[in-house]
Amino acid sequence: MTKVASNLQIDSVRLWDTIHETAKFGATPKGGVRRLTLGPEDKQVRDWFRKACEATGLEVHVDALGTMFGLRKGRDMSKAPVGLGSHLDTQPTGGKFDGVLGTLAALEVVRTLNEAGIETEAPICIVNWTNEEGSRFAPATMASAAYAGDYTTDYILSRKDAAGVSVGEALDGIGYRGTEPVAQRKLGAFVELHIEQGPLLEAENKTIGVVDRGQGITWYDGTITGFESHAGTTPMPLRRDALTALSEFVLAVERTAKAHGPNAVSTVGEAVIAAPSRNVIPGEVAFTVDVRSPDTETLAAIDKDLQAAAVEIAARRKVAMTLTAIWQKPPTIFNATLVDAVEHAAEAIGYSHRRITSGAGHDACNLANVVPAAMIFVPCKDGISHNELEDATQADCTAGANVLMHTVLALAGVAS
Ligand code: HGY
Ligand code: MN
Ligand code: MN
Repeated sequence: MTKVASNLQIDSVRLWDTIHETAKFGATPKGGVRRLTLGPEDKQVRDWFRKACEATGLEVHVDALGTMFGLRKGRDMSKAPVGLGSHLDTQPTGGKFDGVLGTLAALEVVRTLNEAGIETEAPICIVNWTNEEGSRFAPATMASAAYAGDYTTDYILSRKDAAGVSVGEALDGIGYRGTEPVAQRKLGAFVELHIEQGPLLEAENKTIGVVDRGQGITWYDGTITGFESHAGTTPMPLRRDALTALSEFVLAVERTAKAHGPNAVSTVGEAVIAAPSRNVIPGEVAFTVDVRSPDTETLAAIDKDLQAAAVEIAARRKVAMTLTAIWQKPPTIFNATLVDAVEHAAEAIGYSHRRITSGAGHDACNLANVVPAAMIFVPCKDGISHNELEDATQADCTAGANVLMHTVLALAGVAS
């Protein structure tokens, strides 16, 4: 096998232009991107991605959950491909880089290898995972979770959005329900480049985050049922107000995370009154809770505290409350050999770097359960993400893509 000089670099301008070209699919007036999974804007970017892959000589395959694979042949096709990629769906008030950087950097790596005339020993496969964000359909990272065997394909196809549309219907609606069974396409390894979505790399002036762990995540769906009644005639002591009960619970969610800190965070990101009206006491609310910690024990302790708080508030306020865990992702430990390969690539090219735990969930966190996986972070401005202000520099995106390329070359081997 030949060695590739560590000064082989991706085309920085082309990567930057590609990121900004795809940002037009779902562009928002504030400079962000709203590209909810399996919606019209997601179809636009998927069609764009398919064409770009084919123009780069990749064989495009789509599985039963719409995940897109772009295969680049290697000298020894008996070897499992090295996977690299991320996701192209965004949050409702998302940015240009979350998921997009990792997916388009993977495409840029292929473009660079083609131009350099480099053939790898093992094939490589770039991936656009369906619905990483979990905003329209829960749970998040559902396609890679199904690939890792956490869910059946049918269960994921049955998941519905707030309008009652299922994943299966939405896939058919944009023409991306593939015929390939989920997880039929075996990967030998998976590496994901992503913005950090937090402040550490920028604060420490480090270019590369060598991700060795990922936080555990628990998602809950909750309901509170009180009693709708007249806002003017119902005395305060007689009310069974679902929204005031939820308000207490939201503060209990915050208090519990702080009590289990500093390695715990929790968020109530959605709250819906069933039949809102300014002069009706809310009788029914639905809400969601997102809890994260790098420690399994902390996640379990928070679960116990939240369930106890729900029981206490419901009894005292005479409402009925449900709090159901719909997604429990244990903390991730990435493959030590691959983590070392990322660190070695950053070192060889000369980028400053540090080991880091991912606060966000990612597709690589699911892949890590079935194949050796690792992640590469680059800084984002002020650590902001899941916000239209999300921003990153061309230099850092380029650095991340270079580390991705050299890590993948080390894993796949270079035939010529
Ligand atoms: O929620 C997450 O951690 C991911 O950014 N979707
Ligand atoms: Mn992401
Ligand atoms: Mn995200």
